[in-house]
Amino acid sequence: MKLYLGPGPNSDRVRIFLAEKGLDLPVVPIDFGKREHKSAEFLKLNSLGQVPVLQLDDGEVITESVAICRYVEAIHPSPPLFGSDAPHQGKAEMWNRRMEQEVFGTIGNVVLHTDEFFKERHTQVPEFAEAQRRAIPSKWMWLDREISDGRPYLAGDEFSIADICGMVTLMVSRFFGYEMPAEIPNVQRWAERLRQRPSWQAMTN
Ligand SMILES: N[C@@H](CCC(=O)N[C@@H](CS)C(=O)NCC(=O)O)C(=O)O
Repeated sequence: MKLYLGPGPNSDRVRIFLAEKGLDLPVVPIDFGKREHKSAEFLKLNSLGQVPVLQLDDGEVITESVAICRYVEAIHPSPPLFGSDAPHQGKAEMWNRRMEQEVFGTIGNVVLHTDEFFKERHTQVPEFAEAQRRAIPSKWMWLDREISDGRPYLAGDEFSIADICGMVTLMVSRFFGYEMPAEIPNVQRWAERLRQRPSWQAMTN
């Protein structure tokens, strides 16, 4: 197995997932500066020219960070990170999508529509970026209300892929300097819990 990773939250999602599983896969680092992700050789692996990419021993390729995590979960089920039983699996999926679409996606849209790096790949619309930037605090406040029931993790009592999406969201938010609202105590407590995990420490060291 070979894992092609580069900078950015989607590779980080897989890195954190593997750290939580206690796994170490052979990694091929992809240098964005040298545009290795757009080389003819790499485009044969992923026509979108994006990381992460997992290549299996038989040559089959899996792209999409969550799909890679799902594959790893299937071959290394312990500890379960997509839920330990049907109700937990439903909740983990629900919260992974909510985190991705509501919070990560809103922040990501600002980056996609403002950052120099994405200029070539996207038609950047500054008005949309600004509207999304203004929406960020309300997304965090929505999350704060949702987890005000005191649950330790997004999907309930089990740490899951949804929290890993939360971790990369927090990292991107900090990296680009997007402020979080002051009054979100439940999110702050949850974020602090995530920061204490060895997988977070491993990412930020
Ligand atoms: N939906 C994909 C998104 C992958 C993605 O956008 N990767 C970024 C890095 S975080 C990338 O390779 N960007 C380079 C580019 O799009 O040119 C996933 O979840 O893996």
